[in-house]
Amino acid sequence: MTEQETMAQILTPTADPAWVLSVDGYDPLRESSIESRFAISNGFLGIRGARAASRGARWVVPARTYVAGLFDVSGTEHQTPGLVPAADWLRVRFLAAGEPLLLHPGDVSSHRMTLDLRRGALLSQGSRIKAPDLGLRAQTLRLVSLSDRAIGLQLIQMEVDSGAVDVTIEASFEGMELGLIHDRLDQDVGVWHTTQTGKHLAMASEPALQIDGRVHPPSARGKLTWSWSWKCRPGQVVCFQRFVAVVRSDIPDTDPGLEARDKLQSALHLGWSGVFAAHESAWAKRWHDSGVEVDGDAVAQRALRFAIYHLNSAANPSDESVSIGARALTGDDYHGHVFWDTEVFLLPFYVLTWPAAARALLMYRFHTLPAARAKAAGMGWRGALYAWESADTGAEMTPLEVLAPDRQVIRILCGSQEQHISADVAYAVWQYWHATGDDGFLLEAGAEILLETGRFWSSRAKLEADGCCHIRGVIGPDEYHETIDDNAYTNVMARWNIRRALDVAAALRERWPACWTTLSGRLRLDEAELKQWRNVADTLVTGLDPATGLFEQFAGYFDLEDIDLTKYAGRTVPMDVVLGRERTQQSQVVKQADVVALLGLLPEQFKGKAAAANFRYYEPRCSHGSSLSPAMHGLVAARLGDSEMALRFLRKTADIDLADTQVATDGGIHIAALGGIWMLTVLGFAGLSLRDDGIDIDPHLPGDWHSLTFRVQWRGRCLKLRDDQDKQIVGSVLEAGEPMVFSVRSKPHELRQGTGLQVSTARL
Ligand code: IFM
Repeated sequence: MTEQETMAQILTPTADPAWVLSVDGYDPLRESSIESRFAISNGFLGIRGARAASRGARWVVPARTYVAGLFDVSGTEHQTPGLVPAADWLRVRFLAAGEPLLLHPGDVSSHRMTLDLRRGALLSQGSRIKAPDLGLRAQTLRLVSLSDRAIGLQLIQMEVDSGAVDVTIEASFEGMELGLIHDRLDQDVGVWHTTQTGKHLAMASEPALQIDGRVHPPSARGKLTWSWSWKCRPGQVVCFQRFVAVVRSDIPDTDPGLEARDKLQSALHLGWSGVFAAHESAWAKRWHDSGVEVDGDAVAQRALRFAIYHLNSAANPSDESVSIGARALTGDDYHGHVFWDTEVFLLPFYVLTWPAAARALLMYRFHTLPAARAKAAGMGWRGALYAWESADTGAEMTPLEVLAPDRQVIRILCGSQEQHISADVAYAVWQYWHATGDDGFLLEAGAEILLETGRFWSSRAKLEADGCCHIRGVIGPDEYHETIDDNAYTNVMARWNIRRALDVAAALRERWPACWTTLSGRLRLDEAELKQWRNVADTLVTGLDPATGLFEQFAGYFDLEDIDLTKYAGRTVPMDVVLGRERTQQSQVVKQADVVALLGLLPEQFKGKAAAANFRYYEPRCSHGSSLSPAMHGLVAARLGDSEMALRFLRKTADIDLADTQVATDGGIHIAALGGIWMLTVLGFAGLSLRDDGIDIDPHLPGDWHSLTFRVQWRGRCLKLRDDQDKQIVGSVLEAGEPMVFSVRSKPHELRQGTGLQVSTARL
């Protein structure tokens, strides 16, 4: 294949419409939500999908570039550390006969931007640009490499249709001082530092221009600026390419410039086609391992592709010092902070399709354990209380107040009261260990997290006169109700956390006694304390009414005003805005899955008909004021067999970003909701659950779905699973690894490599 043919292939998006997201034209009102949706990322770099052409005074590419872990306190405006944007390395200005090409809508006859989900690239095609003396067609591509996360690539190809004028292309970096202070700016590299957090960032770049296949050297170059001038003529093919190499260093007084230059040289050595090929094959591997195929529902298929694209874009298995913020690297809502979203809504995807990424995310929690210990100690408790909002150090980052839309100042209590985060982290640690059998992780990090979070709950719960332990003054997942006592979600998760901590203590003592001696010695953990933990777990109230099987969401919840939410069906604003904060707090209106989230995470805590009873009680009272909520409800509905209701929740979740239904996508995509789509599908519709000796499937596909196919990894094995609803058969193939148990609706079968298994799901 010639170089030009390779370029043409690279610049052509995947043809299958199920693999792409496209938008035509330019609508300033929708632009910022499009930028979030069309963002590209590799877990280290994230670039918003701003247009390659804008209506502004110049041909600009105002694309925000985020670097994972690059937190700083910016200015005096707000003191909350947040992600600071790096320089925009994609800027290009085009001048024809000395005049900048303005690109008014009338000058661009078509403009289509396409996010190629399969190849992880943002493209634009078919732009026909007309200037007074010039007509040309342009195609662009940008990517951040999934194969070498430091590398970004930009390609612009232009074909001149008409005109013979002097043209100039200027390439530069813009916004270089947006949040960072430069240490040095050379022609090919810039090095910056954050103002307060002692981090450094280097960006090295080398653009090049080819005209009709021949390299055209820059006419001028300065500090990270280049320009090329020539006389164009009809039929000319102009190809602009630019690499960037980005390196972050967290070590004060270092200069990562050299490393960035080295990385750039390696990329230049590979060339754009080599970089693209490595990136494409890294994406192919991710899609092989994590793709989910739905036959019979194009809307769900599209939602899953979009979700899995962003999930694969968000993680970086090579960096244990960062985690995934609530908007991943696609926008700056919540300042890039990390919430329970990661452990509860994202980890299941990574654990089962990309264990190395899951491990790195959990190691971030291990590295931030000292801050969690400090938070607990500062509030008078023992063990580890993780930050509700966490950045790079793990210290609590939740702002103390925010401005409501009506300009009222609202105090935020989540940073001190939303403590279930510690149990959520412990939950994810246990799930990871259980699913992967990664004992090395348990010994290095997981056990300590489990023990320290278990210790936190054992000191947090207080024995009271009724002979029971209580946890007072918290906020559960339902953030409409603050300073509540005995939140069922918090208490049951806390009890579960303490019991798993006891289990891990027992496992260590039995299987790795030397480790236990060292760790228990370092943590000063003795038998008397473990006994106290057991007592707390055994006497902690949970709000369960044995007569009805209902968990009361928190003490006194059932006495609150019961509001019929069906009467507010057409509302366009959240229920706490409709009712006002005070009335909402005095009502049973729930912001998001709370007892239902408990049912999603620990279904075994709901015996017999209790699962359905709790779901039936809480589902109608939930107003879905958080993007996390519908997917969790869908997961539970699917497990309970109501697959049509679950499908409605899937569609509602998908619309959050694809249709911007919450008018909140401007600040980034809702990565937890996207993780929820995968959970709903694999853990809900396919009904996948982990056993001690393998995996169980209990499928409940929606009526129109002919089949559902996906892969998961379990303890070093790779399985391909297919639920064929039409044939009422679940098929499984063990593609790699030792024999294991694969059970369908609790009936175990032995699965061996090479011999696929077909199990009937027909109900008698
Ligand atoms: O973690 C969530 C929380 O549950 C509800 N508000 C938004 C946070 C970030 O997604």
